[in-house]
Amino acid sequence: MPPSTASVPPLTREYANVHAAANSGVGQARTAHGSAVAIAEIGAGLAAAHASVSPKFLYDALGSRLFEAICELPEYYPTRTEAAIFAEHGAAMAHAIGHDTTLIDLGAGNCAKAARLFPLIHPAQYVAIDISADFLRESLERLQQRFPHIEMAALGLDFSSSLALPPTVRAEKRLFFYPGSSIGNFTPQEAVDFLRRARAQCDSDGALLIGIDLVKDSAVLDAAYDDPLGVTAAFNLNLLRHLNHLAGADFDVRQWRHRGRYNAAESRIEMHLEARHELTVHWQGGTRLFDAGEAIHTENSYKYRSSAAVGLLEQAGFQAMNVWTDPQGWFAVIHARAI
Ligand code: AVI
Repeated sequence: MPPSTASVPPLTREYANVHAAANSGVGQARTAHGSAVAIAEIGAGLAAAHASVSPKFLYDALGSRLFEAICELPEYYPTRTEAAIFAEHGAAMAHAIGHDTTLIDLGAGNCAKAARLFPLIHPAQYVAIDISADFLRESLERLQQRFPHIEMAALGLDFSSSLALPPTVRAEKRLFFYPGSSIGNFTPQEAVDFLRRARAQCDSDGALLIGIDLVKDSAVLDAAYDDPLGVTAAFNLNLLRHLNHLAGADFDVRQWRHRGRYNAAESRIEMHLEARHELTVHWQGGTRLFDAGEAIHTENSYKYRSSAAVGLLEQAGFQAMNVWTDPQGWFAVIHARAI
């Protein structure tokens, strides 16, 4: 991620929450468009020498739906590969995790991934965290009916910047759950910082269960982030419409093209939006001439070797890892203890 986006990492694997983040302006001055803070952030990114926009702006209502569609694509392997690992190794994971944990779901969204764990690990308490607590409450009400014996709580929290948990969250056997490889949307340093904050919230009986996407053949990666149906292209291009709405910009989507390609040297997918020809963009408080082919960097998605993923967790203070992968070694689910 270029410097201007590095300090504003995307939060989560689920989308409604990021959408809420991008649109939230709680306590902020609002203009006819987005919050003044959002406009300033967008303007600074667009005006930078290498233009960039935080990936959190990918997730307006339509962007969230498009991400759901991406997860259904045959080329987008992470979702189904991770699900297959959970299905195959659920019993071993349950054995490592044990019963009566305090399951803390980071970016819970509709809570579906955590709910699949309930019959395996029988948590004592389930804490669903997302930016939008309202969205969570609906999901939790349904879940509480299915699992009446599990104490449940919804927490509206931007956990990317702070992970201070209220005293109502049990301190015993905390298990932070962070699936979907959303960790890949942070830079490695941001990822370590984020994981350290989770580690700091654990006693010695605490742990983390995380999904991490692994390095693989670049053709597989390229197809996953530039699919033939153009769903990922629509997801990326939709960001421009969102910027029009948030920052009063005048992007014409037809004048831009999606690029999603693996950068092997950086071990990351980079998504860019490239100007099809020379053009000028205006937004509230700024304007810029883009040359033909000049691009806006919109997202990174880091891919790790298994050993590097373990190293990341160790740097954050976790130990004693169990690593489960799929037969092709494309994705890893790791259980790491705070000890
Ligand atoms: C949310 N995140 C883990 C996705 C990823 O794979 O990095 C976002 C995404 N971007 C393009 N396709 C999917």
